[in-house]
Amino acid sequence: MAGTRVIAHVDLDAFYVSVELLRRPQLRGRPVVVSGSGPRAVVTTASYEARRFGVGSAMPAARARRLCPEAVFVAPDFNAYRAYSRRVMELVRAAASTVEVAGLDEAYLDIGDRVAPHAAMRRLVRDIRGAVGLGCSVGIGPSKLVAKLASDAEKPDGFVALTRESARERFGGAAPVLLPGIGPKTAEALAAMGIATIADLAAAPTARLSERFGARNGPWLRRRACFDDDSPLTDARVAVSESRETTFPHDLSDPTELERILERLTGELCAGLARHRRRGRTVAIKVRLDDFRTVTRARTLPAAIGDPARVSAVARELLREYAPSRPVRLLGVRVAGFESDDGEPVEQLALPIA
Ligand code: TTP
Ligand code: MG
Repeated sequence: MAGTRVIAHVDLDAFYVSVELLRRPQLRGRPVVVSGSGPRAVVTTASYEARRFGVGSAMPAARARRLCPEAVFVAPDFNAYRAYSRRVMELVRAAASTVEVAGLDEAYLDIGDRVAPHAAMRRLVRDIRGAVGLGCSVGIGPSKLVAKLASDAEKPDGFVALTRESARERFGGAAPVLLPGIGPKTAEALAAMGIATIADLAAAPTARLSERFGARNGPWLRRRACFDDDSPLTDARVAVSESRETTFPHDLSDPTELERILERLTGELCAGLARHRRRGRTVAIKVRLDDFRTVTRARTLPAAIGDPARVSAVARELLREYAPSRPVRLLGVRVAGFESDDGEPVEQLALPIA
């Protein structure tokens, strides 16, 4: 049996609305709906306050207005959502070595190689809130399927970790349509067979399901209901650098404290490098000041390094040379310019730190 994976799913809460609220804080706490205008407009998303009135994604805007006449309607601004998404995904990519960005507001992270995966995800949540201002929910499980359902289970600000067995218990009584990949048509066909819940589906004889849905889809449906999922993270980009960064709960000025945190980040980074058997010739630090100016300082060495003592020494030197003039809100460290074990460059470009 392959080792148990640890997969996290991160999904921003009420994404489009949350971006709009950053620009219009006076609307916070009110029912807010992002939708186009015109007679055929549909709701893209609604704030949790508006959802209480039954307003939801993909509903005609006219119906949303009837359900919640006091809601504030805002036109979508996709450029803004893309820009916010990029900022969030940059943090997500820095939190794990394998990441699948599954949409503008969601990503899967393989965190099985992190020493303390839950703590790392708590930090990521805090960093996304601190640096970008958006809230998200996190689900953790042995598969993408479990992680996805877990992230959705206690929105907003959810943080739910489940094993396969606890997922079966928790969602067994829910309708099969809850499972990603099972649409309303399939759910209807299942209902017609007397299969009303995920637990029913998990207990259904495979032969019966195959007869109705085919030799491939029948067993697949049952596996979904058993939370059996070994699908890999896809679209993982070839790594050209690895980094770790963190946003502080309070801005920091004390150089000793900053160096201590830099050392911790470097330790985590080097542990990741060692697991992936990577070394790099470029070490960089990233410092964001309290006025949001972001500065990077990089040094390229004659030979690739990856051990914590040497990477730390370079990172510390860079920080001392830069000597932040203002309180610091974010600190990061990166190693780039990877070389394989035989000394061949993995990637010709020396990537600037993000
Ligand atoms: P979701 O993650 O499904 O929804 P959400 O982020 O608004 O709310 P939550 O995750 O807290 O339940 O989708 C992300 C964004 O995608 C959403 O903000 C708007 C857009 N979207 C649409 O435009 N149409 C849709 O039907 C859905 C579901 C989402
Ligand atoms: Mg979302």
